[in-house]
Amino acid sequence: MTTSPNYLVNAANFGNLPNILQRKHAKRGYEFTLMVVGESDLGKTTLIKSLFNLPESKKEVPTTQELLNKTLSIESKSVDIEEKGVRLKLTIVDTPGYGDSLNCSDNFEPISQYIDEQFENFYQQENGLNRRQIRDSRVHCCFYCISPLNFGLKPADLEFLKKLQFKVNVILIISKSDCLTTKEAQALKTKILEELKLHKIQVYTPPDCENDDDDEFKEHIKQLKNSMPFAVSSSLEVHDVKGRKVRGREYPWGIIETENPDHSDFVKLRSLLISHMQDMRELTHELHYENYRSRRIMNQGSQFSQSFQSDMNRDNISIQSGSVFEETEKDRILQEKQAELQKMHEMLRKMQEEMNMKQAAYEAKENGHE
Ligand SMILES: Nc1nc2c(ncn2[C@@H]2O[C@H](COP(=O)(O)OP(=O)(O)O)[C@@H](O)[C@H]2O)c(=O)[nH]1
Ligand SMILES: [Mg+2]
Repeated sequence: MTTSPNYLVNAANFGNLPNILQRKHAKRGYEFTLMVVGESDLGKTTLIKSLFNLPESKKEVPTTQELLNKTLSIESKSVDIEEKGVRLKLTIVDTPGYGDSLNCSDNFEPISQYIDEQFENFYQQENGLNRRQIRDSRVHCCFYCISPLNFGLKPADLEFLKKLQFKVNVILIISKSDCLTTKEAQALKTKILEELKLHKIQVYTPPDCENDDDDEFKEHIKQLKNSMPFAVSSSLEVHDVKGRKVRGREYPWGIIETENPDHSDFVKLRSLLISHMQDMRELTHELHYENYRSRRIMNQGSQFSQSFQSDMNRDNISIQSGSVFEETEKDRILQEKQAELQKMHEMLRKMQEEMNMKQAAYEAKENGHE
């Protein structure tokens, strides 16, 4: 992994992007898509805006009728962030309304569909004529926000995460961590980690350090791993704390500073996101997109195979009433089709094996992190 020694000093801002991103990406710009999932009012918009220093905008309050008719809508917005000549095209995919409907499981389909649509879009471009300028709108990371008030993951979260883990790099976030005492936050983290383990759910974890990485970086990664799932608190308000202008939430007893590591894991989350953007992009391409691609080719294969099978059945019936010439010709066609079917089955078997191996390798890698 490419890191710069002064990365750790300044990990809190995007000024380090140029040090971290590879030169080739730096030139033509970098695309990264982040999806945020979680119930309404958990502070998702506030978190994203404070993470990327985006301007504040008015929150639209839905009417009662809108709330009653509410289905999950998915909104995506792109912003260009430029630091020291490096362009980052960041797309935020927000899922307002998640968890508002009575049946939360209804929410998985549109989210899963959105992720697949981006994979399909990439697949079409990859197989099209203009492969030099592929626009990558695949979802590289998903923040899955949970309420600080639930003790652990709800059954709907578990169901959702079980499926989501195979499509996207998931980062679990405990929102509004200022509602929890230090002890409560730690207990919630422990409970969530136990549940993830029990249900064999893999969330995104930074890869192990290389032997030649410096000690400071190794320590940084260790700290990040030990703090997961991140418990964050954020705010768009700026307050004066002993002459410093800080973002934070003001309470009668004091100010929770967004960027104070003693107050929340906000800085750790941002630092993970910046330092591991490239890793998440690679994992998206090599694991999640590959899974999609293999599934897609397999489906195509089985559709072909079904249509061959039905052709054969049709031909079989007509053979009984044909002339000798027709029968020989049909025998030949039958043999050809059978050979092709066999090839197709062989291809499907190989793909299935490949997919299983990839899945096993990924799980082994993830287990290695524990
Ligand atoms: N206590 C607390 N409130 C927060 C935090 N972040 C946002 N909020 C408040 O929660 C409400 C909903 O925030 P918003 O970002 O719109 O939530 P969203 O619906 O998940 O996008 C607003 O009143 C925010 O000021 C936080 O970290 N702690
Ligand atoms: Mg919002």
